[in-house]
Amino acid sequence: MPFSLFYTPMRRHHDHGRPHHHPHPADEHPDHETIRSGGGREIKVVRRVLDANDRMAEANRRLFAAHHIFVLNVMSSPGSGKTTVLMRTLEALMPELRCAVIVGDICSTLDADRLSVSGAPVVQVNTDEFGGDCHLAAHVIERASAELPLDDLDVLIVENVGNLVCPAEFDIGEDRRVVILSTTEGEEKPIKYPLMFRLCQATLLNKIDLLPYLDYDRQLAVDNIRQIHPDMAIFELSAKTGEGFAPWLAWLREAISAKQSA
Ligand SMILES: Nc1nc2c(ncn2[C@@H]2O[C@H](COP(=O)(O)OP(=O)(O)OP(=O)(O)O)[C@@H](O)[C@H]2O)c(=O)[nH]1
Ligand SMILES: [Mg+2]
Repeated sequence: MPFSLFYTPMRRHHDHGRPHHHPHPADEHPDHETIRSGGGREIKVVRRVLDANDRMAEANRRLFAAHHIFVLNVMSSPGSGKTTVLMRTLEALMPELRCAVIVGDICSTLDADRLSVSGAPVVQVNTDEFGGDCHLAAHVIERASAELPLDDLDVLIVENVGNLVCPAEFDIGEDRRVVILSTTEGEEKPIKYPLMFRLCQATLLNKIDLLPYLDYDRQLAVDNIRQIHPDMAIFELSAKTGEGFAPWLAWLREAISAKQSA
């Protein structure tokens, strides 16, 4: 029987002294800078939000290191195949490796339901309760982790909210970042959303089973990724058929072992 936990920050009481609403950047950092635009409008400079996130991400990194847990952050546009890739990935890694998942969506527990089939504990974070955030921030990961049996885990996989922009900006304390780009999205996305491709260590080019039906230039997609990130590990695969999964799983297992033997 799959075990799953559904976590919604607004429904919890105060966690670790933090308020349970998603704080406005100005609440969290009363010393924010305020400048006036030419038209006289106030612009709040929220740079410190990212600084605070970085500090929380480092605390997460220390927490996960203390428990010898490898953390993978999986990001992509909505519908590129994060959940489907992860279902197959969990099937391959478990039970040798004890895995858990934190999955972020604006609404619903649909992905948690699908991922729970693996038998891994799953924590669903619904961001609509705190402003509909398009990413998971480090403090959200810390709170969601408190729901997991950290002493009994080897791997924590985070399926981030479907978005190619915001999740790239928020370090969550992960060991590896992976972006999924599916064949139906077009080859130019790495050029249009470069930060995501610059910061990830691997790209999964998913849905290659659809290539016969698409006007898609796989070499151009690879060239565009390499233009942004020359050393990027690139895996062409299909989460539907399982084609191409072996090299991806080998890369992931190697990264996990490196962490475990560190
Ligand atoms: N043909 C084909 N379809 C796929 C593949 N991977 C995923 N899909 C389909 O693509 C759709 C979206 O897949 P999901 O795994 O839900 O995508 P996601 O990135 O998790 O989506 P969000 O969580 O909403 O951002 C589903 O209908 C999947 O069955 C693939 O390799 N080939
Ligand atoms: Mg999903």
